[in-house]
Amino acid sequence: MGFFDSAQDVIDKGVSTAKGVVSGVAVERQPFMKGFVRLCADGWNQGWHERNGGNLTYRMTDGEVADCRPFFYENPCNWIPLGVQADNLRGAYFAVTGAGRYMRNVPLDTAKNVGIVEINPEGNACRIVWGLKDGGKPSSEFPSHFMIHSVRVDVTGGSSRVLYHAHPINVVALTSVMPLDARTITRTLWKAMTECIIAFPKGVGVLPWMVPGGAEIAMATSELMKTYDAVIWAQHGLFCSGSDFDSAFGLMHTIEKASDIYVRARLLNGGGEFANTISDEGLRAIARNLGLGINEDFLD
Ligand code: 2HA
Ligand code: ZN
Repeated sequence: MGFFDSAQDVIDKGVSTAKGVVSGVAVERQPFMKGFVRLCADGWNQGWHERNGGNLTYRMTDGEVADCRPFFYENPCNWIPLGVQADNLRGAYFAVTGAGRYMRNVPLDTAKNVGIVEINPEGNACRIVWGLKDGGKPSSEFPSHFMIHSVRVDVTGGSSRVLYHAHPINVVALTSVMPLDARTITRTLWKAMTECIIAFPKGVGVLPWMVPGGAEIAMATSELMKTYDAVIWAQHGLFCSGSDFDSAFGLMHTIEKASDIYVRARLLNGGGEFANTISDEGLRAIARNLGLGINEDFLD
């Protein structure tokens, strides 16, 4: 049984109940949840979240968990096996969008469309401790997010907290016409708009089309996320990480905007050679001036 089915099974077996009267700042009014909700609304407004497309997870701080704990369910559902294990996420708490729930509805009813899940002490299962009302379950991509969080915590020394998956239009369009290799696509974006090499000096990882929500795409993405802060899924979308909501959303926005500029430029000149671009020497100069740790392999 996959994560998705076992989650449904666990939720069907027990309905959680919230504590009666509690004091404190409601989860919806906690600063981290305001940031979470704002990102969902911004992503919807950008046109990146048709239907139930996309998902968002946030690894909470101990202080945020303590502030939310009075509002946690008294009888959380049973542990839902994740199918993967991570030592560095034992006992962690994540805010997560719900499977089948729409980003568009997150501001309208956060406690229905978003949940907080606790990871068990073994680091291989989760349970819903807040939200996802009316039988909701964590995003079908939660096991992928979980694996990738584990990698990102390692490679960033714990600063990485946000993983954001969206379906930005121009990024997806590019994957229909460009070679699916990280060097080609990264160079294209770096040269489309000056800000790009600053926003993603290591480049962008690229995966060919794969079945979503499965172990294979999760493993492939987490492998690339050892190097890159963002990974493109061909004919699907983009996966971005960040230390906070601003950096994760900003990275998604920058990559999509550069893709949009490239698409428009290509349309304008009918797909031929560009008259003007940023030279490799120009990119090196930006990196030198700003002290960026760029991926030299991606420069000529
Ligand atoms: O949540 O975007 O990749 C729906 C998706 C799956
Ligand atoms: Zn998707």
